[in-house]
Amino acid sequence: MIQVYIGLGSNLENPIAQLDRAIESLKAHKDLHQVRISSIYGSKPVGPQDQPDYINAAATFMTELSPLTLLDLLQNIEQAQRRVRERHWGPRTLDLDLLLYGQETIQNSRLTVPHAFMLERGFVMQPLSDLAPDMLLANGKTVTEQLHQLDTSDLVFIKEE
Ligand code: ROI
Repeated sequence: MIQVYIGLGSNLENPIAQLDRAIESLKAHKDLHQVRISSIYGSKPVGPQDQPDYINAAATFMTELSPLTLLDLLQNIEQAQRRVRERHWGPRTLDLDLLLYGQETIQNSRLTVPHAFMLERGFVMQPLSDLAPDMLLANGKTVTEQLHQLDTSDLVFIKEE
């Protein structure tokens, strides 16, 4: 079994409900075990600013699925919620990003793990620190240490899952 961390984000069509629904799908899936969810946060968009604020969270679970099978599963959940994604770095109904797959580094046409931008993004590191504050990252820092180097002034706590 591998421990996986994913990021969840939405900024269209009732984002909190989008995340709640995605969380239900993760918890109900037979191949994902011991699913845990961070608190849910509001955040300002990174990238183009002319889009609604985001709702973000993180999840962790244990699985025996391969990275690409897991990616298919996450993309199926996105599609089931009719993911709209009009432009690169534009608004979306549901984004499920594979952040960490055990200790593995993965680099292929569909997947880069660890996620390329996770260390710089407060909307990823804050929920990750809810789940695993003391986990060591590839740069030798803990999640909490990394988080403290970021500007998180745009994050607002919304609710505990
Ligand atoms: N910005 C925020 N705050 N949250 C996201 O989930 C998010 N996702 C994205 C981009 C467009 C980079 N910006 C984001 O994909």
